[in-house]
Amino acid sequence: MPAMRLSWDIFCSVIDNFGDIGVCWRLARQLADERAEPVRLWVDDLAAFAQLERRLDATRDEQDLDGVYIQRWQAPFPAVQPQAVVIEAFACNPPADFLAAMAAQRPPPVWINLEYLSAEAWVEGCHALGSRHPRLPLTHHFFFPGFTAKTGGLLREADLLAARDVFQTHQGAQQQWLSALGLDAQEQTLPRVSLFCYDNPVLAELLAHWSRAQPLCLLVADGKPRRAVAEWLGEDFPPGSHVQRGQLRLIALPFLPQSDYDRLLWSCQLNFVRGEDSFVRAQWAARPMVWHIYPQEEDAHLIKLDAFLARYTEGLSTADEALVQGFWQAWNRGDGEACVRGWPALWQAQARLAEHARRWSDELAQAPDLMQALAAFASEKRQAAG
Ligand code: TRH
Repeated sequence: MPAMRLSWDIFCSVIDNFGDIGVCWRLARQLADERAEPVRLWVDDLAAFAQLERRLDATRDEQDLDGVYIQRWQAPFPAVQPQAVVIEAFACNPPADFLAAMAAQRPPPVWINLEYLSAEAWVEGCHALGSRHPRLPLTHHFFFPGFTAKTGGLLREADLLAARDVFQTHQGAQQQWLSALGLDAQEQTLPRVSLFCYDNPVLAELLAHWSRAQPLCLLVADGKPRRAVAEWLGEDFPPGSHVQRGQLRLIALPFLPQSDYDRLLWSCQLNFVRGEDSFVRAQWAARPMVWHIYPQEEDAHLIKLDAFLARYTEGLSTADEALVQGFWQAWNRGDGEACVRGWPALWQAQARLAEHARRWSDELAQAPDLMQALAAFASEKRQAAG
């Protein structure tokens, strides 16, 4: 049977940070690029979006970028025909008028709530379940990204891993990119770590430790990490700054375009990442990583952290598993002393952890990516609806 041609509405409400728009923009572009189907992306905060995507004009209500039609999501909501598939990201509630327009269509659009990523076991049981709207003749489907075949998988562009491999095996490409980022020849010889995290009380202790340990170049992401490093330094640390503290070379990065952020992850020996999207990109980078999970009330995030660690550390030796578990737990639970104690062994285990990260990435890449899984799911529902 020929692949069904679809069209897409994606709704994105920017709650805080960059995860919501980061995921939606990545998905929208992949749909437009790889399926060449109409994609309309509704975003309520174009200013936040513009930080992530420099080509976006935040003053315009409508614009085309990379084959995606971007529209400001604002009241009053315009009268438009819904597309064949409607994705609301992270339960962001499309407007009532739009839902009414969906209900009036025959067949109605396939309505999908794209959920947050979690490695917890219950996700498999809830993935793809439907729920009837209390009033309208519409079914809402819960679509869970995840790490197993019984979930929706992870976002992964078709050419991503090949591009990563070319970059990681070509010294010249890396040097050129690092030079463009502002690293001089001497800085490029240092071991590199990237830092993207939330406010973390442990960071100051770790920075102090790094300044006393072996030479290291820390590439500090813009926003919270850069401000935290400035505080530790006790001086301004604007993007583009290069500062030396003992053994530690600190470089303040500007907010990078998403594709450059990938290259940053590919070029570092270890990456500190956070939230959802950078966390996934670090896994595709196939390098050792440390995850700062998005903190939730009543420490609900620690259950998710444990669930991911249980999957991720499978196949490591007992000693390496303890290193990874120990450091990640300390980083997320604010135990500075354990972080400082754990760092030397974690750093020394780099080669083994890199092999493990590569295996993990290879295994994840066996499953269909999230965009393909969404398209297959939506096609099936459309076909069933006639
Ligand atoms: O910004 P985040 O903390 O987003 C979070 C999480 O998604 C969390 O689950 C959610 O509840 C909350 O938002 C609302 O971290 P995340 O998910 O890694 O998103 C960051 C995005 O920014 C990601 O797409 C990578 C991108 N990025 C760049 O493009 N350039 C950069 O320089 C940096 C540092 C990040």
